[in-house]
Amino acid sequence: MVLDNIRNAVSKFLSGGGTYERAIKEFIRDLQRELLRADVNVKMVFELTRSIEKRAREERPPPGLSRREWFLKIVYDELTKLFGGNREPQLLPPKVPWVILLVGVQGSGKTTTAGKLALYYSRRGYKVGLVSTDTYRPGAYEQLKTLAEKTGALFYGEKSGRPEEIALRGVKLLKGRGAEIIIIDTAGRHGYGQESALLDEMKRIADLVKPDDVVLVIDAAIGQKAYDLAKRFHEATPIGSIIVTKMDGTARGGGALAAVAATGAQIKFIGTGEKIEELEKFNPARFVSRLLGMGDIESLLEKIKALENAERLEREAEDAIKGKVTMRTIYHQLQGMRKMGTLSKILELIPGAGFILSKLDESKLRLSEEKIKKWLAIIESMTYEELDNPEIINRRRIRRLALGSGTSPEDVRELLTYYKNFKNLMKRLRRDRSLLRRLGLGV
Ligand SMILES: Nc1nc2c(ncn2[C@@H]2O[C@H](COP(=O)(O)OP(=O)(O)OP(=O)(O)O)[C@@H](O)[C@H]2O)c(=O)[nH]1
Ligand SMILES: [Mg+2]
Repeated sequence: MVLDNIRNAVSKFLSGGGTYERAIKEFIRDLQRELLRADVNVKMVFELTRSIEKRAREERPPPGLSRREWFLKIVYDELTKLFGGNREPQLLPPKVPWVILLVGVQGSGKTTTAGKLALYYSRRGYKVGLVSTDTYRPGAYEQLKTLAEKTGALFYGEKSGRPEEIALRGVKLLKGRGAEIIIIDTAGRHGYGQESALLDEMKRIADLVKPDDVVLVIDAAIGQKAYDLAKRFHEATPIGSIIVTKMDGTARGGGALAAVAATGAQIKFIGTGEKIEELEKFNPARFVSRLLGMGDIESLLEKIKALENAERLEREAEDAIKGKVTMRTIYHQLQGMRKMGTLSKILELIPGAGFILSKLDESKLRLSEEKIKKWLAIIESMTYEELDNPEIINRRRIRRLALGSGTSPEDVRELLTYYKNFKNLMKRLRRDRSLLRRLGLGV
């Protein structure tokens, strides 16, 4: 696949000796070389590496992470941005029937992709229909018909006539036969650089058929030239999305993906082979994980998440001890308990709290999953006022909260008692801590 050598640069960077500064320099040089080789636009490459270097200079790694690990996280962030950011494409249709119009220059992979999409959607339980409007290329009709048979899709096509009228007839007929997703394959008699002819044809069919989604199919081999095509397409159709094909067959795929992302258009799928199963949903973050070496980057991201969680809980526990206890505190605590087990696990994070914990009855701190769920629902029904100042919750409010959360007034009262006990516990903790400090047992 494309950009294969980035992974080697990563392992060299993580395991290599030498100073941190040298290692960074070397890694960035490797990264630039790889991106340029993949036909990513030169300006984009330099902007990318400049922001990586800037962040590496200015940001400090959070406690628990080495400088090299943190650097890799920065590379991961910036590369993900380069390939489209953290957008999850919507792949399943929001309604049916759903009509997809496939356009693209000659040989870009439209017909193959129509078959791949038919398989993708029928595997997810949709009844798919394929419509052939390509009257120019001999064999185009049969090519799509065969794909329809292979994937169990319905088929409609005509061997001569006006494409937009064939498309309209096909959509109507297949809808009548119960097709939920209809994919229209078009002719690609436009050569490279013939974007205007391509866009004209797209407009003519779109005006008549009014598809729900227009998908531009781009061959990855065009590399950064994908920018102009994707940009004009994106401007011409507000409902457009993009599929980049032949990612397996070229070194330039990285350039094509980055170029498309730079236009703001969204890539939904990538084609990774001639076979009908070789279609992958495109997710920039996952794509970059693979480039950097799945194992390395995933365990690193997990580690960062765990550190952030621990830090937040610790901060809140500290706040609680200082006396800031509201229903919001309880809410986060309950959520934390779901993840970490018991309250004592959370308290263990606070320096010095372990001493006091040893004096508590652990069984009183254990809550059943069912209770946690009920209490979370009750807290979610509270007004801001009630969250910040639970003392105002009277009988009338208790009834309302029980009703709003599908629980009973006893449940609400039990939660309020828990809140009061927790608040008192924190008060005691505070007293004990200052007592310990005064006795010179500083915690
Ligand atoms: N390696 C590889 N080959 C692909 C991929 N997608 C399509 N192809 C090949 O590209 C060639 C052209 O594919 P088609 O689907 O016929 O392209 P088209 O856009 O319909 O072509 P026209 O109808 O002539 O415009 C075929 O040989 C396909 O097998 C892919 O993801 N990877
Ligand atoms: Mg075709």
